Amino acid sequence: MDNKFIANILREIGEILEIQGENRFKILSYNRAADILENYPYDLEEIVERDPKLLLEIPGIGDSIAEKIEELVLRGEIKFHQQLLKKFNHKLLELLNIRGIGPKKVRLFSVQLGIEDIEQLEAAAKSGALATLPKMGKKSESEILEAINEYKQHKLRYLLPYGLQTAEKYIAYLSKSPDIKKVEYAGSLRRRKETVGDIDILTTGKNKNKIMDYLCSFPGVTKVLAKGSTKSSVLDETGIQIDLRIVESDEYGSALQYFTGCKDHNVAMREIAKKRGYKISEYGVFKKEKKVAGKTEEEVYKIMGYPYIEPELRENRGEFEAARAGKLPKLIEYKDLKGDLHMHSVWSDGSQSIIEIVKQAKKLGFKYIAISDHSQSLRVAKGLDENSILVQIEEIQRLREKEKDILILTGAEVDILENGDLDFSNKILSKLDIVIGSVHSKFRLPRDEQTKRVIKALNNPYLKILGHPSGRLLLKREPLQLDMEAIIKEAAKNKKILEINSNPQRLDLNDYYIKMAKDMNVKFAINSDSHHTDQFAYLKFGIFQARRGWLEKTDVINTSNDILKAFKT
Ligand code: DGT
Ligand code: CA
Ligand code: CA
Ligand code: ZN
Repeated sequence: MDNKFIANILREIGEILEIQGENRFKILSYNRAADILENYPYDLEEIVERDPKLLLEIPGIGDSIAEKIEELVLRGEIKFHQQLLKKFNHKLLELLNIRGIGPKKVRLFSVQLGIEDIEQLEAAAKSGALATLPKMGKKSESEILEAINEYKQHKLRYLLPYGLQTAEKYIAYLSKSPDIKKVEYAGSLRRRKETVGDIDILTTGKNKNKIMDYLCSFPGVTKVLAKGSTKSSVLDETGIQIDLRIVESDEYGSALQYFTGCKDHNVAMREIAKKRGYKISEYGVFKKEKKVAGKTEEEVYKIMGYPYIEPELRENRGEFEAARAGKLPKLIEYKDLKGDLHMHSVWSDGSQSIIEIVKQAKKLGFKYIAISDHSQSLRVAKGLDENSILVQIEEIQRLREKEKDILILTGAEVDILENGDLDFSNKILSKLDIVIGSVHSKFRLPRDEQTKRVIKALNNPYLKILGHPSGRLLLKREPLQLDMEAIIKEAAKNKKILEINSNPQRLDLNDYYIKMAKDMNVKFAINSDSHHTDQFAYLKFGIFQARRGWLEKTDVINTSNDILKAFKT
């Protein structure tokens, strides 16, 4: 049970209480506890095991919440939470996933209009009933309708790490079966798409029925959707569907190629086969009736006259043309990364001190890091003013003197304000090694204004990196309305670096625009944007995204051994 899990349950209690219109202070105490614990650097489970009384030493945690945490850790659930849930219509909680809707609105809708679920909310928005409620209007009604559409589109997909974790659980289990010889996942997961719809697993093995029985008896399986001798589908406890196929070993390569997709890549492949007088399917490559390839993927591509094409490139975005011209990229790999240029410490909303961060970065072998805490907007909330960055710079410089194995850069992630200015004065910016500019507010400006805003920021001489350029939150918030092509052109002109933010919920810039920017010679930084050193692990997903955008080592600035020199070129 990790801290995030505990925080989520406390948050849910707060949400239910708020929807029920309970005491404001009680609600606040749950919300505050959830905020604090979510990023709390020490393991709560361990604290409880050592001595539950220690919970009271966490600032913001009182008796009542401490008891709940203890109960959750020791018993696996909180009685109060279970009682609340029992009396509560859980479909109301789902409404909270819709952008712009919090507990207050849910309460308003349910009390005033008797709304119980998303369908009823949608109907109320379409009928105009929402607009008549207090503090609502035509505009907020249409925004809610738009947000419902967004949510419905995204609902049935899963973030990549979630899909990956689930797939690995099944692969580990299946590998233990004596009947299974090979097992591997295909589909969008293998192409490292940022969200996946389901998990496609391929196996070879003799005793097919036994393999299917074995799959269906996995403890994580909550429902068997279909069970056949070559294909079965089950639902995992996470809600994700798993499709398992058993193929012959001499068709494994063809099946892997086919089920990795994407579909458009396969369609193009079939055309190529036809031109060469072959027929291609998941069973193999055939000349007349004779099978000529199928055992490995390499063999399948080779007989078509192509080199091996990496799964991340198989999106039918020019990979065949590039291969014919001998111009397939040599894709960047995790080991090429030499440092990380975006992370937060306790100076803003991170949960660790700079010293702790440096220690972990060294352990991971980073050659450099940039501490890039937020600008004024977030410091003010902590009672710090603009000049606090100067104190922070001194702290970093002192540490830099001491640390010989790692270069610690002074940096900041500075808000791009509504008018395109940055949230620190140029005088301050000039003292930093690295300035990342990001949009963190006014997400819904019209396209023209939003584009102008970012372009103006790209003309600030101190801005080096444009952080999470589109502002999207996968499955949650649409990207900003931006003319991204114009922004990429401006970045190319002004020699600004675009970030690939590795947070799996962002993966921003996206693959399509990464490739566009690469074609305009723009350079990239693959950053973790970590708020805790555990999140350095996000970098792996940034690498996946970079590979989907065709990037090579030389396209990415933080593959350089000498980052200060790289900044100058
Ligand atoms: P997903 O699951 O929505 O994230 O995306 P995929 O790409 O994993 O799609 P899925 O699970 O429907 O199918 C897996 C692969 O099987 C897909 O990438 C390509 C192949 N495939 C599925 N349907 C067709 C089809 O109708 N034609 C061709 N050529 N290939 C298909
Ligand atoms: Ca799939
Ligand atoms: Ca599938
Ligand atoms: Zn940010």
